[in-house]
Amino acid sequence: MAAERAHRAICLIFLLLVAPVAAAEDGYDLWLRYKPVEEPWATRYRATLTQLVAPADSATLPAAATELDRGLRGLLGTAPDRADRVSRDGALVVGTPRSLPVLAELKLQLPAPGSQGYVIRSATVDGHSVLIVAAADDIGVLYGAFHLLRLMQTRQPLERLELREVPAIQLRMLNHWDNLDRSVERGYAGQSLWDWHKLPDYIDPRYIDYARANASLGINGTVLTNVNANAVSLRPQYLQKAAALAGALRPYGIRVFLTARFAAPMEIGGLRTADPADQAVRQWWEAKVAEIYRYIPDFGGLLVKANSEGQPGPQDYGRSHADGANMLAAALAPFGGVVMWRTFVYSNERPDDRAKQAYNEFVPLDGQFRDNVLLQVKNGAIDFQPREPFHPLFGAMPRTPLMMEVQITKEYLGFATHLAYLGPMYEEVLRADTYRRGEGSTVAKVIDGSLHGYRRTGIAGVANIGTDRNWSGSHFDQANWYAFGRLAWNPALSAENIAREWVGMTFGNAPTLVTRVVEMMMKSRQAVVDYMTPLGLHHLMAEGHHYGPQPWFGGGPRIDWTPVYFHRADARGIGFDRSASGSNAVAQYAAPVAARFGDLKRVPEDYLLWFHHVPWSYRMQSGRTLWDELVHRYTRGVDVVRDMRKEWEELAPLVDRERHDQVATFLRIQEHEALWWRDACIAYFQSISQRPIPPGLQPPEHPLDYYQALEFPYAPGH
Ligand code: GCW
Repeated sequence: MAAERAHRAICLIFLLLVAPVAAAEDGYDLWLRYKPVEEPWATRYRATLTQLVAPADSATLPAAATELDRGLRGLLGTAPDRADRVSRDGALVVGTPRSLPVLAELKLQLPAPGSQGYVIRSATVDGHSVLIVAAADDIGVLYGAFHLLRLMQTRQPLERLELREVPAIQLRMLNHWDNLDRSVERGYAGQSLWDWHKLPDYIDPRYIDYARANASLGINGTVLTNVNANAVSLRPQYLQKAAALAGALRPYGIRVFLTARFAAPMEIGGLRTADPADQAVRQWWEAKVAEIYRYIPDFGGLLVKANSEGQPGPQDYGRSHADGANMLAAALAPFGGVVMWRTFVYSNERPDDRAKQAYNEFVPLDGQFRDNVLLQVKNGAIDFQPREPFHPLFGAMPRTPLMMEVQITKEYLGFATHLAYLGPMYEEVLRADTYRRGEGSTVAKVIDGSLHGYRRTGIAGVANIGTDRNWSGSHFDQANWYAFGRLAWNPALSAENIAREWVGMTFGNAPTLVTRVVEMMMKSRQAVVDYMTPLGLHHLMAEGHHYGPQPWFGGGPRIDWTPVYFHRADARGIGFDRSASGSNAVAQYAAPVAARFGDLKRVPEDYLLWFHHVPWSYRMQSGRTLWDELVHRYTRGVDVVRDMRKEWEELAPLVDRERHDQVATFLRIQEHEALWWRDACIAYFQSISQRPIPPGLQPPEHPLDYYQALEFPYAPGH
């Protein structure tokens, strides 16, 4: 009895000692928290991990060994003894056949060198049962080490493992829209991580943690600079800084890329033109690229936004996008670098539907690009809206590798405060069927290269990372970085399983916690769609900073930046007619898709107003009129946020105070802003439809002019 009491007292003291530490979780550790594993898992894992045999004779293998050491120490209290060779049952053997000859003897059938894949499997070495993490290349070993840690972080068994992983996509990229003054375009998580002023001398330890987090997902490339590019980043002074970053990231398998400002030969090169047909211009780029490779021998390549939203480009000289891309590609080819050329182009001067312009511009160029060019296509044809149908370019350029670009940052989904898990949005576009080669021609198959046999493949996420202590501006926004990375590795994963993993690693594995948080996450993005842009509406956000609703806005420098251009509400109805009777954007899709989207009766209601101008009195599947349905959807969105708030409150005992409080506060902001979106949009659309609020639903809290008078001159992220 006495012993038991003493034991309990000690436990209590221990709890009191650790409690304040446990409470002070600020999110810095992301999903790599490595908190102690509870029983019975801890005992089980210890039996499988008695010894660590992990040679560290390259730059990357030590990163793997260090991560395992750190992870196991955190998860199990102590790390297994390090040894040169297996001498016990339960050894963990980590390496390449080159670094560990015993792995060569095992005939493991490793994924091919260069594939970045790995195996994790149980085996017998010298009569001992062991667990092996092995790959042909060092980087695969690091990825495998993170995978093993994830298994433990999510309480998966380690016995009798037989895992083989190969990434489906080659270039798994983050795009930072970071400026040299450390501001971040559409960034809501503080300043840019890159401390250009102190580079190259000072390597902020955060760069290493950034690299670890990315490597844990398999992200293998980062574009350091904004696509709205600054030629100064190509000056030697800045190349030296980029080289220092490249050096810090290299052991984690992350290659550095830069954005190229098309007018750089003029702006920093002293030339009078940037015409890609001009010999001096071509030579300037050749020399510049050679110079970059002197600083960064494994430089990845250049990302380019040209002739888009005021950026210079080849069309300034009457040349095509292919002419521009090929000039840069020629300069990069000798070094193995690539050009990622964005297709996000549209012109105000052209009277055509903005949604059609990228397709019209690029499809005729199919087959004209050098083989180290990839075209980078946004998930939808407009601009990262809460919901867009897949971009019609996917599947339409069989001879040009298309990579996909999604936003991880939530420019149009509530900035940092709204809880919107984007996994379902990414999944939706990856699984969308282009029908370009019959049924099953999904966007995932386009970008993983399997549909058209692309030799190069890629996917990019516009990063949501900044100097905020929690990296992403909110705890839940970390999940979007995580989900992007996991889907980039394997586009067939389910958003829900990814959420489950992430919650386990980030908040804890208590079954109620995981189930309930995953439920919240899974409905969160649809909620945003509902309270911002239901039924296929799009681009209703405020002008410029994009914070909040402004569906009434019709002025400004260009019509295709205004909500009225996109929603087209009038006394008769609402929506953009992109069917054959309108802009006929539907014709850019394969016939079965075009037939479905183009037919008012068959188009999924989620895309209804994207493709059709529909009378207010139109009967929806619910039996309601379109107007009533619209008000219902707006209301439903707000209701879901209210539910999320309540659910999160109930989870308080299962989440550390600090993170719980912040999420709770952000949910309060979200509820307030969701209501603002709903009420402002309903007040405005009602002024056009002249229809009553359906019975039982609340009218907007304020009259329309109240919402119209709101101003936010310093809203972030511009
Ligand atoms: O979504 C829009 C953003 C711009 C961005 C542009 C783009 C980098 O509002 O800030 O510019 O897209 O993707 O080029």
